[in-house]
Amino acid sequence: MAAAERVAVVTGASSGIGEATARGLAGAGYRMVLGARREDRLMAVARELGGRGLALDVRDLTSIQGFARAIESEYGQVEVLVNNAGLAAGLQPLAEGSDDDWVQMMETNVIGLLRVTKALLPLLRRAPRAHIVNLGSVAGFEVYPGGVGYTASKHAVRAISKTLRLELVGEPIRVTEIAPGMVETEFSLVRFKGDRERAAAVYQGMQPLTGADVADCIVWAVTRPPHVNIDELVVRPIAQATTRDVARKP
Ligand code: NDP
Ligand code: 8X3
Repeated sequence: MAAAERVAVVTGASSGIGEATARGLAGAGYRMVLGARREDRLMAVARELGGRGLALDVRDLTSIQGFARAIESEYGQVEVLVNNAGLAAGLQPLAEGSDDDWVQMMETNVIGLLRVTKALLPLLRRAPRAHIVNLGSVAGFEVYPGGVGYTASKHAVRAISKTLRLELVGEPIRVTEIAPGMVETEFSLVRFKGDRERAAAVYQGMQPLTGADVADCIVWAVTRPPHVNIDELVVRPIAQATTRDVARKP
């Protein structure tokens, strides 16, 4: 199959890590199919990369099914799926946690990832070899006060990645979890619901990763020889030892 016909799908490609990953995989020769809700931004990225943007809300099963149908009719198969769409909402202790925040995180980060993977698995199975990359987090390896909904959702992503590896063993489908620490994207702005000052304070006095740093890891994992499976890759800024130990300059 010609390099230009190798299809890579990235969910949540309208900003941050997803957008950077779309650029990275396009640079590696993949035909990009991008999904997200903010269509104007998504289409701008897709146009720039000569790829295809398709509206996608991973919380909506009908939207996921339409996304998968469109990909099937246009491309027939998929070689790479990057399950990147995700978010944190809020940072309150469990006692004060918001039901809406928990539902949003679980539906997006966990149920959405399961549904997108199920919908695209038949297309991944049609490719001579395929790769599923799930965006976990250091929050899938650690916990921190106020992070209960988010850390639970990212621990679930880890469980899903490990389960998939068991279920797909023997098939030419690799499963990788990329687990970043602090990455300056729109993540904190979303978590703090548009509060720019609070979002900026998260990265104050330290150098966070960029979306491109994480995209580099994803492209590296995807471009290893086909017999090499990178199971898990944890990547953090040098200034971050754990989610709670961050060295900041005054
Ligand atoms: P951004 O907020 O910049 O990007 C999140 C992306 O997810 C956007 O493109 C957004 O698109 C998309 N998204 C959110 N909800 C939905 C939905 N319902 N349907 C479809 N797309 C959706 O944050 P990041 O780039 O940082 O986050 C990307 C992933 O990386 C997430 O899974 C996050 O948990 C993970 N991560 C982030 C870290 C960080 O510190 N930034 C660290 C570790 C992991 P739109 O709003 O247009 O739908
Ligand atoms: C994002 C990293 O530390 O905010 O997944 O949970 S953290």
